[in-house]
Amino acid sequence: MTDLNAQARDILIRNDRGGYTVPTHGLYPYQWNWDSAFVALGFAEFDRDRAWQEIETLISGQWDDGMIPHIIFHKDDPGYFPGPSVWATGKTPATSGITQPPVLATIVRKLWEDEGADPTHSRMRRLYDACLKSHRWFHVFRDPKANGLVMVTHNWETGRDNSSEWDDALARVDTSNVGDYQRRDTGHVDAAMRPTQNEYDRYVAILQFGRNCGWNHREIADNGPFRMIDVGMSMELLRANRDLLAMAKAMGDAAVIVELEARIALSEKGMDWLWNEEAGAYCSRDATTDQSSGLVTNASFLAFYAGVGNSTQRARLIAALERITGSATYLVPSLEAGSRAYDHKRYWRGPIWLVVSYMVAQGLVEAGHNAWADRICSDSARLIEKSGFYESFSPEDGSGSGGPDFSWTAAMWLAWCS
Ligand code: 2M8
Repeated sequence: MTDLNAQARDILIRNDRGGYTVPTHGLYPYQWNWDSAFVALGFAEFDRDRAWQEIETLISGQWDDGMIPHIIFHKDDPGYFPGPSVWATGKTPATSGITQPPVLATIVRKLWEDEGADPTHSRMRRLYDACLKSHRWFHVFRDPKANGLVMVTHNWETGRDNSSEWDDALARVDTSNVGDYQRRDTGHVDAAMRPTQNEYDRYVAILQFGRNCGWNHREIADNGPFRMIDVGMSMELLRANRDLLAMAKAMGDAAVIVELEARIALSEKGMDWLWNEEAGAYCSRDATTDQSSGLVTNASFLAFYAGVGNSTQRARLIAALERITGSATYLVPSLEAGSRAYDHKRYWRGPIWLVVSYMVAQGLVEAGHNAWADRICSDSARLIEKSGFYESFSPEDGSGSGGPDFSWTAAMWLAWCS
């Protein structure tokens, strides 16, 4: 145990590039949005100043319109594609043109409460402002149905990049003008653990649409080639709004309290649009065709974390978890075995990602399902003990997949499952 604690700290320290942490050396040489949020929880276990700094460095890349980009390219690195010159957003610091799961407010609230929840806490107040601006950006640009859910315009925004939920929408993306490019990811890790070339062409084509319209977020939202309502981000934003509300109340920010309460009520009601009765779970849905993916993913179980679902829906979700234990040795797989395109080694089509497991477990505790939360926590610890601090893990044999010495996995060990 102690040895693993030391290893986890060491990974964070070695992946520190000076105020921000890379997810892992080689494969991901920049600062990623939701990675940094979880990494802050890891640093908080031994260096609180560094924890706050991780998030402060992240928001140095926030756009004037409020978007917090998915990557901040503090220093150029030829080892990653697509790098800053491909995104060409013209920002300083250089950034990508899309966002990532809005988990920041939830993590800021935790850091702040762990330090006594002082409403005059200056670092919290600055990050509160940044989160509020970002949440408003989602409201303005990413809620096409005005139901409080989150539309993503690139599968990379979801953080669950190659989940099978996006397959049908990606199949409609025209790749005829993509041109030549050199992937770098498959030079770092086994190609069998990464998205296919066909999928990458589609990811690049969507990026090119954004770049060609000068990263005009209105145009991308209205006419972009990929428009999905993501169950993961919808749940995460609802949760993050609740956490922002707690901070607004502590500070007595009256107008924002009213604004957030309305936003939360809208999302709570809107979430039913994602409920798939046949699957017995919340599933992502296409914003253009309205088609539900019908797939049970780890994000489906974020319902508890978001605080949604009536007793019947919650019972069905617990039944789905129970069913999954029949095919998975470890919880929570990113896709249920037997589903279309399930692959226990390929990225977000089966492997376990500890940051999602952490959020799922957190929600289960809050809903009183302690035994399930404990099971997920101890499975997560066993994965690290067995295989090390990998990017993700096979739900079948527990082997590591993707990059080694991974920052958010180390952070989850320190902050949660050790
Ligand atoms: C993965 O995504 C990046 C693109 O953003 C990639 O594959 O190049 C995802 O697992 C994502 O969720 C994560 O934030 C990122 C860095 O760990 O890697």
